[in-house]
Amino acid sequence: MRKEAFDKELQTAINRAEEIISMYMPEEDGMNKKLVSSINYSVNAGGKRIRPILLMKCAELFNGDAGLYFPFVAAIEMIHTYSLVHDDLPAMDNDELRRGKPTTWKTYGDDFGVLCGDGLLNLAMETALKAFEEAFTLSDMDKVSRALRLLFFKSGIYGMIGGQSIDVEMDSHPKDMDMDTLMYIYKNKTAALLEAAMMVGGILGGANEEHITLLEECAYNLGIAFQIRDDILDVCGDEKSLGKPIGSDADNNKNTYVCLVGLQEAQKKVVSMSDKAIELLKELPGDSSFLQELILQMTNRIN
Ligand code: GRG
Repeated sequence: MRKEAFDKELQTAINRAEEIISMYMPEEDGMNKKLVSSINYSVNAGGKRIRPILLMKCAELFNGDAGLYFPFVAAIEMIHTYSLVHDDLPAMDNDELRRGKPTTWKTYGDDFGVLCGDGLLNLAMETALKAFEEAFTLSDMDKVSRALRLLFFKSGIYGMIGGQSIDVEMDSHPKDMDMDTLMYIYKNKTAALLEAAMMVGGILGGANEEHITLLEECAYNLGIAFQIRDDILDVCGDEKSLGKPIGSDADNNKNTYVCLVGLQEAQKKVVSMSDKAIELLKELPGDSSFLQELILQMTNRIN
């Protein structure tokens, strides 16, 4: 796909994702105004909206019905945002900057950092459940219930939270980190939510089992490549583009893929896994050229 055409389609997709997300965000007009303000602050802090875009584009590959997937587009960004808000807390990574802005706990206090994440997770469930209001056939209801189970499974204790828990445990004995443990962490902490994005899109779009499995494998490869790229950027990225300080993994004694195999091997792995993800996409029906280019951008990203 040509660069200008891709950039234009990406900007349209970002605008669309943001419009959809804003439809489900709460009003700051009650007694709980500070909580709602912390939630809106975190979601509007300017993320790349990768997961909502992957979800939409995968649903569209199979000509999915927008009414069914809109609530999931918002819900997955809410889950992603809560995970970052909690990850930045003093009890976890103790980060003060995210997306170039003070982190949620730095702006609203640690207590509201916790509550904001909790609130976002509940809001994600309430929002995703709204898809049932757009399901007019039994087949649509089946798609929505399967998508719901998958989204909360992949972001839960056998997915993102599970991966994060091992990551946190390893912080106290980083020397014990081996490749199997690291891959468990990356598969769950990072890849699982990307798998959810692509698979939920496919499920709601009406993809068959074979295609849903292909989407999962594609997102797994993308997720690991994306995480290793994140490790590389933490060593040799540009703080201004990243919107946060580099070197935080080393400061937190984190043993990353780069520590285990070195920068050169890590970059080779990013290339081989993103190539694999792109090859898998080519096996799907529909025009996946935008998604292929998006994978390349995500794994060559500088922010
Ligand atoms: C606290 C339950 C819980 C989970 C946290 C996602 C996560 C698990 C921690 C974040 C640690 C981290 C920086 C991982 C690297 C990969 C990653 C998920 C980066 C952030 O995603 P982007 O680049 O963020 O899509 P933006 O800001 O663009 O939305």
